[in-house]
Amino acid sequence: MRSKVVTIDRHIIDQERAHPAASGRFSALLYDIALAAKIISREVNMAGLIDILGATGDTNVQGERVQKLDAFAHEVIVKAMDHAGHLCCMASEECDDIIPIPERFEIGNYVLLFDPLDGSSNINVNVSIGTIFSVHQRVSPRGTPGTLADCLQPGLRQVAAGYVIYGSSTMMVYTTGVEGGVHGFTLDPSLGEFLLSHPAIRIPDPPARVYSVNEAYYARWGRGEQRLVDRFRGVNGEDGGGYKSRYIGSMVSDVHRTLLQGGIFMYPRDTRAPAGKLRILYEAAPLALVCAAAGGRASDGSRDILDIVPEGLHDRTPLFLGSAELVNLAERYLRER
Ligand code: P6P
Repeated sequence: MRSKVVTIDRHIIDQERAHPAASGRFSALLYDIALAAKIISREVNMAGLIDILGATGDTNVQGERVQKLDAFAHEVIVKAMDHAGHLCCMASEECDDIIPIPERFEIGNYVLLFDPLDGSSNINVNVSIGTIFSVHQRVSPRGTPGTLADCLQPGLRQVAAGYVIYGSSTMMVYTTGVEGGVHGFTLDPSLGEFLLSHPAIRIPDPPARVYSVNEAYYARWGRGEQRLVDRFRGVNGEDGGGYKSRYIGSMVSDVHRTLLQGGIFMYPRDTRAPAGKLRILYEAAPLALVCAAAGGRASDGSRDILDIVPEGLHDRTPLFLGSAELVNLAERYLRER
């Protein structure tokens, strides 16, 4: 039996008490995200058993085929979050535009940005997938419908960010800012509770020699990216070789491993994706805050991800995320070209 059992709700309350300025609204918002995660987890874990595998036949704003579970997860989050009075608007990777709060509901002061089910192309082969979320305080006048400006804020202004990974177990990992640290909660299905299993996560230092990138795109990268990966491959005998390559192709899984074991996760720009593939608002910025709160870093190759002010809801970025030492090394190689 663990020394003490801490549910995510208890943890959120304790964090609120530790921050007198924190409002109960913020805590309630986090509860509701955890509730949505439990509902999605239940369906994801039954995906093979009921008819929600496969695609809906639609394509989303990214031009990607929408999986039935994508659409389900999107709906669960919208319906769990739209009526409690926390939010002035939402934005989802699955939607072209911002999602307003229905007029019949109270308008709140937070903004929720989310990728309902990242890595969904892996659903049918039972590879871990995840939900990614980002919370900002609104910048537009209180009491009015949320606006695009409320969504297009730099990652350093996030008041909370995290992810849920639906794998061998379902875990919710979140931070309320660099000072608050990063904490991981594992869902106990028999209780229907997220229990604190990974308090105060810190990226291991010195960094693990693990790099994570889709090397099939090597020929499409710039010279700096190629030389960086050559170093990780031990091509010139630097670092005494000895890096391992680990790439799952489901970002939440690759980032979760990087957070717990150390190393670097990369999705560089390439000739087919000159701005990179990963989205700033729904993927890079929230995971960058989690990484920074665990003592790591995230960069687009020259700037810190958290400093980037997105111009559009679906802007993309190259991403180098993980142990600060390795992200700094990546920036050095990209500067040298
Ligand atoms: P590639 C999944 O579709 C995703 O958005 C991320 O979860 C993942 O890291 C990336 O794309 C994988 O992309 O080009 O390696 O298949």
